[in-house]
Amino acid sequence: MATRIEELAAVLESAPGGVFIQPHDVPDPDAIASAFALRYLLSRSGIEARVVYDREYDKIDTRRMVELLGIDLSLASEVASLDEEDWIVVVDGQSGNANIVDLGCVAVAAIDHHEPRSDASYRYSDIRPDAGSCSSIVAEYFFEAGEPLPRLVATALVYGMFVDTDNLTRGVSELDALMFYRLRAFSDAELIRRLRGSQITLRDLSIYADAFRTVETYGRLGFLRLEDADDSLIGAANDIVLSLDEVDASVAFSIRPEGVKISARSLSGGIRADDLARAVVSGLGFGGGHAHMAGGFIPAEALPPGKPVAMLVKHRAISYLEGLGG
Ligand SMILES: [Mn+2]
Repeated sequence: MATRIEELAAVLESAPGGVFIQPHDVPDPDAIASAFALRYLLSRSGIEARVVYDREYDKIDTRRMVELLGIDLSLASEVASLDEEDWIVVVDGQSGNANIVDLGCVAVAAIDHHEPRSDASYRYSDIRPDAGSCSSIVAEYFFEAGEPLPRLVATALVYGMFVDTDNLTRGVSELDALMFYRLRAFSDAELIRRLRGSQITLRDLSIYADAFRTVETYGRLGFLRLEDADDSLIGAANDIVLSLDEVDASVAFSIRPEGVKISARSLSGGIRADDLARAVVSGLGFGGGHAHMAGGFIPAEALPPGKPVAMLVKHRAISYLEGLGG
């Protein structure tokens, strides 16, 4: 029986143009590690691919990861050769999601750990919503194929897994635990420690300092408002709100010129973060994610006039929670 990487490579061999790997927009360490590892593995199967993404990532650990591990990826807007003949493998996301820009190529494959979309059609897909990280899925491809893991690839995968599972404490599946166990021997613990030590910058800290003054709670639900901040900073700040003893679920939001970005988190079995995010953006924008972590966006033009954004977000989140009863 063919291994998964052989199946994917067999599909990609008939690409009429180039092959690109696309992590989700504003890629995070899990998305970047998955793309980096898959690119290496495909090259071992004779398929040369480039990694392209949209919307620059600002979070400092992600930048350090790319620098320290020597990861090659390009902003799609800077890749002149992308055209409709080219084939794309989407990683850590799926075509049609709000955070996967349509690059005008053909998305032939997807490897992801989010809920499968019903409108999907791929020549190759491996979508496992149970997995805590996409890195774990890609790591398994190496072991299944008996392919040795280069140190930097293994290190990227471990770090990607750590970020998505909050250091193996959030949404961890058997696959994640097993892959961590198997990757550990190949990875560089010193590099991972350095990345763990570069989580925020002084500038981020001052944004956080202002934002944390806005924290409010309603029962065990926490709210945080950040000034114009990038997606990863909002998520990381929201994780801090969730770490409060008094909070079991939290919503962070940032009002930007183009719209309102929302992050939702939950530690409570009774509250799904993805449902909470969807309830906040319902009828106005897009949202989705996992049971424990999710996100959403409301475009500026969809915001109802005369309703202050902060009140709209809080009202919708509270109504959703009250609707759950309990
Ligand atoms: Mn992920």
